[in-house]
Amino acid sequence: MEHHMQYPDLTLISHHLCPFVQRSVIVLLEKNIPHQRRYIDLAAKPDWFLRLSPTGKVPILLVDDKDVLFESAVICEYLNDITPGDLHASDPLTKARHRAWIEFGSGLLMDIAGLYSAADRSTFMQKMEVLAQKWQQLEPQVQGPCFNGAEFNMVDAAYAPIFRYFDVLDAYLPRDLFADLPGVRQWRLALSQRPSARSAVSPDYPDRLRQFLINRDRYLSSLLAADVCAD
Ligand SMILES: N[C@@H](CCC(=O)N[C@@H](CS)C(=O)NCC(=O)O)C(=O)O
Repeated sequence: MEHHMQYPDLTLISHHLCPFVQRSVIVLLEKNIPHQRRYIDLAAKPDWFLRLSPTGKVPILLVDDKDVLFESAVICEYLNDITPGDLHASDPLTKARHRAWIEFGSGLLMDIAGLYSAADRSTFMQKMEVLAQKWQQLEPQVQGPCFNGAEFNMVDAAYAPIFRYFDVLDAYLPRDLFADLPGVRQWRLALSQRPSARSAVSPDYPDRLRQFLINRDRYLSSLLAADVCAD
């Protein structure tokens, strides 16, 4: 029997490239939650956004036009809590471990930012090493095909946006960060096929990301630009 839940009116304030926004979108889609999304330009934040967001960061979730939630992890937990089903493991220890690996994923996003912000080749190569090591740390953690086995979990929602960077970056990086990591590779493939993860960005995401990276004018930008010229 079709049963319609009564959800609050939800608006996610978003940015097209933000991986933290994508986490929230994936949970919204996984749980079929009706919502609106409003995209802003982070280079020219609107006044209404600055008034609402305590940190000046996306995502924020507007609830019934009166409450504001910020921090993607908190938004994901809230969306999970107000809907039937649970994207978390029920065992408290497993759930706690997953939350820790979600936080590890936030660190990975910082390392990716470090990679595309590196001014010179030697800093860039150091960041590559950090990333390689973190993927190696993840390898024995992955049950496969998803992080915790067959079922898509909150930790998967956090990692799908991380893998997405490499769908664009792989072609330009000096080494394959996923070589010899069969578990992580299988996980990456599973997440790339997940409908919620696929729909969490617009179809022009790869072009937007490439343009963003070129505009940074850092070491990685030169690798991308060289490739464009070679075409
Ligand atoms: N810890 C925050 C991080 C969010 C975040 O860093 N958002 C970035 C975009 S991906 C942002 O809004 N940056 C704008 C700024 O810092 O001015 C979360 O999980 O929501």
